[in-house]
Amino acid sequence: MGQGWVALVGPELEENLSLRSLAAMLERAGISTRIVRFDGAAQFGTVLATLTQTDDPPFLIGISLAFQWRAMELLGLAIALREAGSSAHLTSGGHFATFASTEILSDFPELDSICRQEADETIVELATALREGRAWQQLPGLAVRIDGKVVLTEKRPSPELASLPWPVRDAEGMVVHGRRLAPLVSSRGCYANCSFCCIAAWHEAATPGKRYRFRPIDDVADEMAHLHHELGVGIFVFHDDNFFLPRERDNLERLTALAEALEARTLGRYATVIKARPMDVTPKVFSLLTERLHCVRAYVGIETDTDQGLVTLRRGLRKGVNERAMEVIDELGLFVSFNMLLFDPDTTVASLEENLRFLERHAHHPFNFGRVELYAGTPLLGRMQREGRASGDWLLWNYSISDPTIQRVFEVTNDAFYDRNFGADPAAYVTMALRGDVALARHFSPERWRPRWLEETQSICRQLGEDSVQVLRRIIDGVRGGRSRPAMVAEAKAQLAQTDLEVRRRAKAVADDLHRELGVDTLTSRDIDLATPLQLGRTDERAERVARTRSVFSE
Ligand code: B12
Ligand code: SF4
Repeated sequence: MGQGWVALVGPELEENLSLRSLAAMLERAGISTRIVRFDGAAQFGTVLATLTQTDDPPFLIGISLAFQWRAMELLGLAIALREAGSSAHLTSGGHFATFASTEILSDFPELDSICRQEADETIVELATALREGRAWQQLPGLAVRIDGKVVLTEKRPSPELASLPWPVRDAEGMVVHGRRLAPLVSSRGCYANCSFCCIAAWHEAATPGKRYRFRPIDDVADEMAHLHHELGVGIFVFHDDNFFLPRERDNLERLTALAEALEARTLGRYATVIKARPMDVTPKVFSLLTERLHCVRAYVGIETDTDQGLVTLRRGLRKGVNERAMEVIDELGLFVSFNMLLFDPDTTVASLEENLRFLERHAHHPFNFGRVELYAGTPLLGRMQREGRASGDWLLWNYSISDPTIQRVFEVTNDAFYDRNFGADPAAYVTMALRGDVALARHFSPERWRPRWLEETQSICRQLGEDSVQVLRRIIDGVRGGRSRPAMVAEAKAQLAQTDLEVRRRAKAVADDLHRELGVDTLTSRDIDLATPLQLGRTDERAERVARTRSVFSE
């Protein structure tokens, strides 16, 4: 690779836009780059060998630390690289790395630096300095170790989005329903400031007062047209933190401009997937989205539907807004999915029950639920630390819910629901995948689409969702009645496993029908092993499909 190359290591559940954006910048500067995929522990050995067992090792290795929960594995890679004799400069970046840069550099001497915040320009300057043998310790945007102490160099303002090259793409990509899918972003940042999210703090730290920035419409449309015409992309998944502006009028203006720009570029049949806050979901904006931008799926950040939860999570919206958003979605027949943060530090029995009633009302949509976690850089972590309630350390924080009854309910729920909500092939993802299959079938093959697919899918979602609500209510009653945790977990698991099995059987039947009628590979695994619904009998191919399905329709 001539003057050496840069390795960018991280998850590629789908094309990783963080690494691919950095690769595009490096390539524009004439620096060869390779993305080294590292989705999980199983790939550890291969990744290590790629980076060390070669006559031409990289001179700079960038390790992605966007996801806090993967930190141990990725920091473990840094240790293994040094043990294997790698003398490359090891840097890291992403949300977690930025917020925990002092702790990481203090505890992991294997790393030389951290590129803080948006690293598009920092990585190029770092690679150039290293390649030319110049000093790099003073470059803006870094965390470095000087005389054993961690020092943050001068801040680097966020880059102008219009000036950035498009993320690097491969000739081949992820194919869904026979069409290539590509993630992209049309903005960075979000106008909200939820307590459990690090996005507002991230952008405030880099560019105070400017929490979100948009790319010019023509730049977005040009990238989409390029992806469509040159690489055959038919499904565009927008990974913007929030695809919308705070005011409806501005959204209508921006989305109309995008629709016109795309119409002028004559894209063939295509679909879009977006993320929204409930207040963004208005009849006018979403009609425009579905009719002119061919939106097939919206992830709507519901999170909670109680006054208590809205305050704790600092959602910045009133009770009632979620309900109105769901009405608009139902009116349009759009595929929506959402995650509820049923457990937060202040959850009470009353607020949990209120959220269960919301879930019950909307159980015909696929949903998942869990506890809010304490991620680095979030206001919620700050609050829990101030209150002396965050336990653990910077790698993984934990806490107890203030209401002891709810803490016990959470503990039982966590054990009982793990397989259904987060396991190896969770039923909660089966319903999301199936709903995705039906939405894509309706959009791309309207002439062969059967209304029975949607009716059956909504009924399957309802079966799973109502079952979750029922089991949660039984757990609340059990905890209040003083029942033992193992007994409650065992009983709950038995019911959940039975329903999961029925849900899988019904989902498989719809997926088979769809496959027969349309001849496409469905997102829903049709090789579901009904006899052993959980991990047993899994193949690599299936694990891969599950991981990919999650990435498309989980967030
Ligand atoms: C796309 C995305 C996903 C995709 C991942 C696709 C993939 N990589 O394969 C999917 C949908 C699968 C996903 C899932 C999850 N996600 Co997510 N996801 C995002 C999202 C919305 C966009 C990421 C992106 O592409 N941005 C566009 C690029 C250009 O920007 P960027 O990532 O900020 O990258 C810049 C800098 O951060 C930095 N940088 C980033 N990486 C690196 C690496 C190096 C070496 C360097 C030098 C610099 C650097 O430079 C880049 C260019 O400026 C981010 C939010 C966000 N704004 O980034 C959340 C985000 C990363 N996800 C988050 C979370 C919590 C999750 C889940 C745990 C959610 C869940 N409960 O299931 C899962 C975990 C997934 C997994 N299995 O690991 C959190 C992470 C918080 C944390 N500290 O851990 C974020 C920040 C969202 C949030 N609001 O809090 N996610
Ligand atoms: S709306 Fe989403 S991206 Fe924006 S602050 Fe809240 S959780 Fe973060």
